[in-house]
Amino acid sequence: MFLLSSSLSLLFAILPFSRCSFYDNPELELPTESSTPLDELKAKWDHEVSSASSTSGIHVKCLSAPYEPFDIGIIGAPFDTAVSYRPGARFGPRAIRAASARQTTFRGFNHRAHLNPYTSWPLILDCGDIPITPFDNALALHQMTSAYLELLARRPLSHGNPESHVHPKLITLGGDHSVALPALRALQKTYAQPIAVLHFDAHLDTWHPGAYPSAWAETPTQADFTHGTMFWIASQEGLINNSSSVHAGLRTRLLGNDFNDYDDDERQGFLRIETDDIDAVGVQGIIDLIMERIGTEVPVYLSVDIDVLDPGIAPGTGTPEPGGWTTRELIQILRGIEGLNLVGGDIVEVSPAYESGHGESTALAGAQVVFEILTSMVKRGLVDRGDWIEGAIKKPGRVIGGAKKSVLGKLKQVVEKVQEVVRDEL
Ligand SMILES: [Mn+2]
Repeated sequence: MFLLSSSLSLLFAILPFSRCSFYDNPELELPTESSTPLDELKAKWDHEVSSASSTSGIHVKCLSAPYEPFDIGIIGAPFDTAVSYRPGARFGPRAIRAASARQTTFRGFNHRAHLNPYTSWPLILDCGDIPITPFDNALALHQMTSAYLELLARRPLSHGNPESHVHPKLITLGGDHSVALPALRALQKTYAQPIAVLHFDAHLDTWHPGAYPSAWAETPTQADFTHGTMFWIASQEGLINNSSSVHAGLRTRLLGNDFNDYDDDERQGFLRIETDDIDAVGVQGIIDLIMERIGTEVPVYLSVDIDVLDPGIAPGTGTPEPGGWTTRELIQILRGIEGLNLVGGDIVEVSPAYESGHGESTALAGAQVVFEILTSMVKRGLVDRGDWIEGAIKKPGRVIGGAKKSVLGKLKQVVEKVQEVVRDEL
């Protein structure tokens, strides 16, 4: 008993000291009013790491904040009631945001592009999500189209600098792939011309709505609007530039017993690059095919279905197809096409419930795709502003692979031959 009471009194004797040592918070006193300069506040608080691709950790619900101008907006479209197989992509935006936790302003230098998009000219905002009903796809389509039109109509912060920058640019975190239709509707209206679509996907997504067999097909139905028909609908509506559009990474099974799907796709004017083509022409060959087809002038919507990647790498998606590209190949291709005139883009079909384990591999790939698209938009802006000096930022150390140039030269000859063959086929 004596031992216990003496230990207790010893403890009480120590406590007051512990309260004012290690646990003491010197900033606990509330200042009567904040007199801290804004720069100091920013230095203290603006390096949040829990956001999706947001410069200075800025999150704004852009749709209801017209007084917050921005240049590039990341907008979530948590919609997945137009899928044919596995739902779940409505959770894509939150998964990609979580997986982008290590994308920060202070460690944002893209070593492949020699540029940190988060500290460059544009104000990049995480614009939050579009509220979309899961009960009525016609209304959902209307909501999404209205949201894109609302945001594209805003005056960007860096309006006119570069000269072509008169509308904000949006990158959508899907959602299933059908979200590309409202985005294209709004872009076509905003730019008053059809938009070239660069479409990374295992699937065509130019399917006729009737391709999904139904005895009820004669009944007018919202079911025409799906994640496999949105480019068909967009083509019918004249939203797509059908001499400059490209599918890349195709490997889907087709309907029926022949290439009828390709014939229909042909009428919609896409160049098809299949997954296996990379073995014939390499990453550089794929880049060359895309750049030759689209060029650097026409406005482009870059749509990336994460199922373009192999499901071994990115299993968290709704309609996985074995035998896809690696993340490294996709990143290299995305870097290689940085000269495109991107007016918008998306990353879709990230469906975290199908991830194997808790490694976030699919969402991480999605976050990386956003980072690369952002980098390209920022870099193109710098070029157009006349602020990009090639080679200005030097990479120190030994350049590995320099000796491969002669091999690359030979490869280029092969690529040119393949391009001739593809051209002849078109
Ligand atoms: Mn797909």
